[in-house]
Amino acid sequence: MELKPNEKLNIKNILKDLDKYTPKRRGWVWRKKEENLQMGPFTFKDCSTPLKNSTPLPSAKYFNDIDPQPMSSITTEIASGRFEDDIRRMRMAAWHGADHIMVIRTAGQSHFDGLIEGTPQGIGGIPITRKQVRAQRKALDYIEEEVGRPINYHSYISGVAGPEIAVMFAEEGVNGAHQDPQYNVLYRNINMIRSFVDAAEAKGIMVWADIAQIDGAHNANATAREAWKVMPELMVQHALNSIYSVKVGMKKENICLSTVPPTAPPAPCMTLDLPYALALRELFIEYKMRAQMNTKYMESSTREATVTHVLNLLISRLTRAEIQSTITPDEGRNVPWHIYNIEACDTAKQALVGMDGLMDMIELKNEGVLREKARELKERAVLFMEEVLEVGGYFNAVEQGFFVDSGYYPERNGDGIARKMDGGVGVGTVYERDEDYFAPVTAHFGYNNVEQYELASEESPAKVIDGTTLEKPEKIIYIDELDENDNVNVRLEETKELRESSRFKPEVEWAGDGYIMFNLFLPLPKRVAEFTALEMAKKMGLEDVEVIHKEEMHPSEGTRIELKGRVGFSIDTNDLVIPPEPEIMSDDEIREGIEKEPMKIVAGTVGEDEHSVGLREIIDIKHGGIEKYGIECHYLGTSVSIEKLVDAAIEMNADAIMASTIISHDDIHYKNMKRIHELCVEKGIRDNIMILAGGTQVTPETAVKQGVDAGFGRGTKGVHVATFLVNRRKEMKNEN
Ligand code: Z97
Repeated sequence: MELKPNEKLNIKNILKDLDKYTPKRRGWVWRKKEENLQMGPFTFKDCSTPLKNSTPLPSAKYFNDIDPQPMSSITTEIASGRFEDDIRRMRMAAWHGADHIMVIRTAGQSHFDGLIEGTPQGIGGIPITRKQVRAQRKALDYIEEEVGRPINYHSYISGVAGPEIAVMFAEEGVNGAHQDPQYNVLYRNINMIRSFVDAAEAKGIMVWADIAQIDGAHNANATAREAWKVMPELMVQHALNSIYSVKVGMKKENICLSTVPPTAPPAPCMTLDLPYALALRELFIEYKMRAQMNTKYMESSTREATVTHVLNLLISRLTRAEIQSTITPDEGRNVPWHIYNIEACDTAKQALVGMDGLMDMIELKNEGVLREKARELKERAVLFMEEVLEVGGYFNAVEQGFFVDSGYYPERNGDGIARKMDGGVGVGTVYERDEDYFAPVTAHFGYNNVEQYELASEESPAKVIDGTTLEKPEKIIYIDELDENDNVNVRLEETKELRESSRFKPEVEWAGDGYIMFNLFLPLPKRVAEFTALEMAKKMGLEDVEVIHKEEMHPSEGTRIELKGRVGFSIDTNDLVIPPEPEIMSDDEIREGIEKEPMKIVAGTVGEDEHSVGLREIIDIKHGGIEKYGIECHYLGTSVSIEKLVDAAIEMNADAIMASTIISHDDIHYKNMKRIHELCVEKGIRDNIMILAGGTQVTPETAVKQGVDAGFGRGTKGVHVATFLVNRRKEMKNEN
């Protein structure tokens, strides 16, 4: 199956024979650097191989639609809870530059004590069922072909089922995963001994499958009362998980530290975030950085969230980030929507490419406040770690509430998350291996007594059972959905009309959800504005209306409101009459046409009409008028008589007459057009001159009926007129 850019991804094809599908590849893939990449008129220093198919930034249309891709892998988190709809979003995200797709959940996966089967959307974005993972990896296998870049698929290995999840991920070709036993301990109250034993096993499997790892330190930042106070602790958490992973056998280039700039505006975030970012990268020079934006203080303003994101991206540029995560800027108010995933990818791409080459021109000062602060942070972190050792190690430190304390170390406020060594989920479930312990598995941690089977050290213990599911995918037992009501086939049937016919509804996350969002400004104080807006939305016929953002413009002068609500109707696109798209030549093509053969026009507002702005906008270089293409323009002014306009055209040997009229009383605008045409015929120049007529009340078809070559109404831009001039001149040559 090959994806075609102009065809929707067919979910049914993805689901077909899914029980037999095996992933195309395993392992994490980094982007490839292109030295001095030349694209359009620009050279890029820190960019990677461009995509085969992609959606460039909107303004790239002025530069032949170039779409430079930064070096950092770009992450987007997609999890609406309906994997069939998430797959479409993944495709859009890949086209906008994401090559790391993370599937998160809205309910804790860690609370499941085993693998679950099926695709239960009732539990939010849970992706850990084999069917979801396989369907999404399969879709990404096609999507990466389409965009021409490997896409890393990612989810979480946590909870007491961590090792089982790791095996399933290895089987299904998952490329990246969060794995950090401290996360289990601190945030999910899973017994610490169990968590660390499980982590060793899970990491061992990740090593086999070459899965890149992201740790969980950023959760302290998100949980702490004052996010920046935990900076020393974050480094300790990173250190513990990193070295533990190395000891299990993970290669350092697969170990990514999950870092978040600790604070956000209105704090002076650079003075706090930059020394921290620097200290972290200096301490962990051998490891990869996965930078995520600060969401701790995220409210419902997408504008504010986007600026925070960009400031965070500056930190990434000033230091480094091999993976640049994005969070959707609407997370403060919605479960993420399609468009915001895409916007966040674009924000990261735009900002990183915009700051391309920055570090070739500037450097961080080697002395002064930045280095002093970075050093101080490192000292605090080292002292923290020393104290962990002094109290007898990590487990004791956790018992004593060392972590996620609101004090700035060495200060401690006694409000950290304390867990008991002999408490938590799964306590007492760790057993010592027997002397003759042997597990016939492919990837494993620790003692496995392989000698008793006379296996060479490089041989897999799985050999004794002729390979496990990792070597022999046909041994995987694929269980399809068991719930008759909560399954993808039922959901697809429910939305069949919207997926397979010409009927459409707007959507934000699921096919046919019918949500729309709109903005209002109301000249009212906040609270009144909110309720007025809700009433207005009801009058518009929307259902499930909610105010998702309100922002004061002034206490009494007005409020900005953003609302969402559902529409009940759908539209059949077959019933629409869509006029053909007006032809627009590129600026270069027009310029080339004019360069080859110069063009001259005379223009004026005709009759008793003093309106000048419209025509001036069409001519004037400042606003994209036709002058900019090198067309010689003679503007005769307003209230120009038709005779004067035609005579001037003859005198100057012009290629075209451009007449404008705003006044339309008694159809005077059309009458004027007719007279221009007739006068040109009378004077014997009609076959050699183009007549263009414009104005806000002009309908192109009616204008042409008056005898002119073209009419231009509201919304016309210089490029439309110039395109017409160049094309029509060519036609006339052929006619003559
Ligand atoms: C991120 N934006 O990208 P549960 N293990 C670790 C984690 O950090 C997490 C889980 C497991 C964030 C989104 C937050 N982190 C996710 C180290 C979650 C998830 O299924 O919620 O219990 O575990 O990191």
